[in-house]
Amino acid sequence: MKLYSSAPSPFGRKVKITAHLTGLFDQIEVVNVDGHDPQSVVLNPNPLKKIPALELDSGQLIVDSKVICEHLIKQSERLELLPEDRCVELLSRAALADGIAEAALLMVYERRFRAESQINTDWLTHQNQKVLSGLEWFTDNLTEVITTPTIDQVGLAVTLGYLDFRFSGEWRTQSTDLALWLTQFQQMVPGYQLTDPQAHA
Ligand SMILES: N[C@@H](CCC(=O)N[C@@H](CS)C(=O)NCC(=O)O)C(=O)O
Repeated sequence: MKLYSSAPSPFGRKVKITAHLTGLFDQIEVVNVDGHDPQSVVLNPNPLKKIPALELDSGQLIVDSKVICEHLIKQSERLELLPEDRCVELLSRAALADGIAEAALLMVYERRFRAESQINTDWLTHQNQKVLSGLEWFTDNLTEVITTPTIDQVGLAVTLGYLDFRFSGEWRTQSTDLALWLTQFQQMVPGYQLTDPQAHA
């Protein structure tokens, strides 16, 4: 299988950690797609050119990190990552974690794709508010990582990692419980360290 992704992508990182947890990472060839390099973007079989995208050996294309993670979990039968009886609850939590990352990504793009004079600070505040309320929600609804993390926990960890990477970990001052949680996650899940964007950018 080929995984089209980049080191900084929180969604790609979620898939890579899931691949480590499910024991499938060795079967995956990671193709680096750098959004700044049109020659690598063109390699991505996703018609929307979003990453991550997974291409199976059969040629089938799987897009969106949630769908790819579910595929890896089912393929490996490591169903403890997404237990059937908690599926809706955990996918909702995972969607909230993704939503924080999406808001943070929009803030990065606002600065990246607009000239300084065109940057809309109201829009940045609007997105930042989503990040803050999302973090507050997870602080009030934290779940302990016991042996194997669940898919929403992987999503939360990569989202916090993205805030560390792109926003110098400013979230840590307000969200000390989440910072402690991330330290515990990191100790229990080696794939987190192995996919650190600061080490592999
Ligand atoms: N919902 C998607 C989000 C993917 C996404 O937005 N990826 C970003 C990189 S982190 C991307 O491809 N951006 C380039 C673009 O939107 O053209 C997922 O979970 O896979």
